[in-house]
Amino acid sequence: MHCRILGAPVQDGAGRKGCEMGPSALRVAGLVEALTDLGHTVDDLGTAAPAPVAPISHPNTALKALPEIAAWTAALAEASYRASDNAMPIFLGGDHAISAGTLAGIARRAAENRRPLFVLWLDAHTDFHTLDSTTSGNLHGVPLAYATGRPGFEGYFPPLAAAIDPARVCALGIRSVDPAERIALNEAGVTLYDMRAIDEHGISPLLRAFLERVAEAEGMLHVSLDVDFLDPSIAPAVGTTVPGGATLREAHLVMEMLSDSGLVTSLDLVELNPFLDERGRTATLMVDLTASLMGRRIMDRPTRSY
Ligand code: 6HN
Ligand code: MN
Ligand code: MN
Ligand code: MN
Repeated sequence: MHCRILGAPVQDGAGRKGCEMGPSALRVAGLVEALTDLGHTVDDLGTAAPAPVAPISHPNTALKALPEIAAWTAALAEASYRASDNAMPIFLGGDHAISAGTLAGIARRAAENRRPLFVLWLDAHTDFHTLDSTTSGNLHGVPLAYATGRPGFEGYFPPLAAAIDPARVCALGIRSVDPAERIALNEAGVTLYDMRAIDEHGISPLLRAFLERVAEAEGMLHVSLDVDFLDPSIAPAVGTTVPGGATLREAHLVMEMLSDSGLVTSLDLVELNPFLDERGRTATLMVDLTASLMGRRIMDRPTRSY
């Protein structure tokens, strides 16, 4: 596969500073080498920059860094659209606000390719707040609502070339949902597998059902991997730890199944805060998971066809 790597050092969307260092840490942890070792060609596009920041005011006074995140969203929507031209883009966050931009650009690409876009959201959180409903004001809590065309972003975030159908979104690993998000998620028809569903059924049948839908529809599949999908005991480098996350093996199984499916067309690696890491272990784990997603396996086995 031909991969394009783009650093998006955004930290203003999170409550704690440090995600700005995420792209560097992922590179230092050997991301490019891991992909090259698997036989992929890698084009490192370097580091994105935000569009010019213009002052914006909004009635929700809790909002933090709205002009900055709007500027990043505009730049990343354009950059991700271009990076997804005949290649697999891997976006290095940066906090999860980068996905407002990456999803917008990928959705535009999918619309142009006349293919339905599916999204696998691997996260403790659903990031389904609107600019009006967020109470923390941290804009890493809104990207999925924006990209699926929830109202309230008009005039603040850039207009979407194409909105993602929320019925094509699967959120997996969820264990922290705010009340306003809960209502909106039900309305929108997002498929949501929380940690209880994973505990009851195991992660594999849940993911398989979703992948079968993607294959059936001949869809594109964007994967957005938030560090806090993982249990904090294995991935401490994140500002929003929530106990009871995916285990090392659950996470690798997800990546291995995604690899077998051959369906993934773009990837976000987000929320890594290297300032909170322990000797690079979280950065290294994120690289190892990416390698599993891109074809690293313990033993050879036949590719599953859906
Ligand atoms: N993330 N729902 C919380 C908030 O502040 O809106 C947490 C958001 C977490 C963001 O997972 O990228
Ligand atoms: Mn998130
Ligand atoms: Mn999260
Ligand atoms: Mn578990």
